[in-house]
Amino acid sequence: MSNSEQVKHTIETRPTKPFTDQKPGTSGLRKPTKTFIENQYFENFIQAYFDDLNETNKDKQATLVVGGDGRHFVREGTRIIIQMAAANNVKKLFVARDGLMSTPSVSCVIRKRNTDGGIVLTASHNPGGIDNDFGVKFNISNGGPAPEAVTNSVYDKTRQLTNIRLCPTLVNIDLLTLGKHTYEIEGRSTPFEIEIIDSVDDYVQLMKSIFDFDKIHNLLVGDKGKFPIMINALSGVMGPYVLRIFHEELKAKDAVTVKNCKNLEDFGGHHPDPNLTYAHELVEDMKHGDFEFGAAFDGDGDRNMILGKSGFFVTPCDSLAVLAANLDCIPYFKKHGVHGYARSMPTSGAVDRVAAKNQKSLYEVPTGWKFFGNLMDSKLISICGEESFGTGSDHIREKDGMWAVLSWLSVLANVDRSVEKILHAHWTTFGRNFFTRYDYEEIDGPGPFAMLKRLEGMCMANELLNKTFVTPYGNKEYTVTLMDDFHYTDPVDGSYTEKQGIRIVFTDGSRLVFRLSGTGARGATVRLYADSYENDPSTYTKDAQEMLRPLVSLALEIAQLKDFTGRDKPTVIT
Ligand code: G16
Repeated sequence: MSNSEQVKHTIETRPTKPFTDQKPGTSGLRKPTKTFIENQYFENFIQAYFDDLNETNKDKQATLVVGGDGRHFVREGTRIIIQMAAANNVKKLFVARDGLMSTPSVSCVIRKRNTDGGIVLTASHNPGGIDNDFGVKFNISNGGPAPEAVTNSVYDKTRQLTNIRLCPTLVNIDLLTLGKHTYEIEGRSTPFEIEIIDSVDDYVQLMKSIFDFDKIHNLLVGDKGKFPIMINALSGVMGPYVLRIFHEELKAKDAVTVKNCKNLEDFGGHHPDPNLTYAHELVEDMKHGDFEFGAAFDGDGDRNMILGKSGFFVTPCDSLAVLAANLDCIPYFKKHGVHGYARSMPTSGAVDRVAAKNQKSLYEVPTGWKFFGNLMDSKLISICGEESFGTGSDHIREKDGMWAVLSWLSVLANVDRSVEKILHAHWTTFGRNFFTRYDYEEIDGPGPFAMLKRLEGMCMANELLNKTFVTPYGNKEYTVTLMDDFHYTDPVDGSYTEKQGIRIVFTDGSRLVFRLSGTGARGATVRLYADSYENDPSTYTKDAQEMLRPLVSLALEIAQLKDFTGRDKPTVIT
């Protein structure tokens, strides 16, 4: 449908007061939904973004993509952005039908349609609903999350804002019908355009250009018999993508059982974080042994969790390493070649071993997908991942849950039909990095900050260097070879980022990392990461928690975690 109106819409300027707390975290600004809704909080943040965009674009009219994960306030937020974009010199908006577009899809659409960037309305894996969280993320023209230079500049503007501009008469745009609309705006020499698009189409096309769909179809329902799998979308944005790809494109309805594929504004009460705690429904479903493979996604579809038969858990660190070792199963990499690999600092060193064997470069960046963008743009890396259930490649500039699942199915179709056997073969070749993460979520008060401050002080004083500890649990000895506060200089543009987590490395290569989450919307969340390498095959089948208990007990002692946080156990263990 194409529609062009002759009426002129007027721009209204509304006074506002600046907020001091709109600094984006690891991935955008996340706050309680009510905070965004009240006092023009949302409008202020969007105005600051448009001001920044117009300043950096030198008033060249931008074309942008807008989408969200369907949580409470996404549709209202989309309507507000439309009104504000018209009044802030935006040339054209590609808007997701019904406001729904996964984060990887936003990245795909930005790249495919050559836009100047996009706005993603999501708090990702944080729970949604009026009493939970909302979020806003800005992406740049390469399709990736805005780097800190951009988010800091937007933040500066949020603190000086005096008014917001919008076209209130553009409030009732039909978000459900695909089509193009053009509007005349008073005071603008060019019209304002909107195109309502089906983001699933663009995304599916991209997936079909990367993977061999016939081969995956053949794995699922081919001549070797059915390969039953379970996909759980946790009531996030991925439902339509799952149904379209598995049931329509792969024609594998018989083999693919889906759950929670209807998007709900509160995610049906789910915490849409695909880990062993919050996606326990999938874990339970897998335990019965009826499915060979299981996967879950987060609210906005960029995270993934992979399970094998009977709930065999693939850590995100191992998932990255296994995919890196098997990229030749995927047509995209045969065609484009494989540059280096990258991981975030807390992610285990499993992929480092694949890099060493395959003679590829390995980059270690701070937590946050935004740090991979330059490396991909410069063709330094092809694949990257994070322990926080993110895996992706240079096909877009976001982590991509569906891509990870289709990659795994490609490996299963080519290498072995058992996830567990693939992992055992991988460990036999490379050894095993045992990894765990403890999360202490939503802690009130100054304790977590004081804990980190103390650890920073210990780094500066080099207090632990060469010190040998005997672990409180298990009586193991560890000697410290490095303790630092991780910092990073981007090899492409030289940008410098500091205070990205306390790292303690021991002589046997084991590592402990402490950092505060940058995605929580309430209190502080402490993350403790433990990574330990073993190359004794008799250990490979051992339980990771059991293997890492001594190292974790040492971490708790060094950080005095209980004293500072008042917590004697984590809320989530991965
Ligand atoms: C975001 C970022 C990821 C990061 C994760 C965890 O994920 O995109 O790069 O690893 O947060 O961050 P933190 O440990 O600071 O909470 P998502 O899926 O929430 O957008």
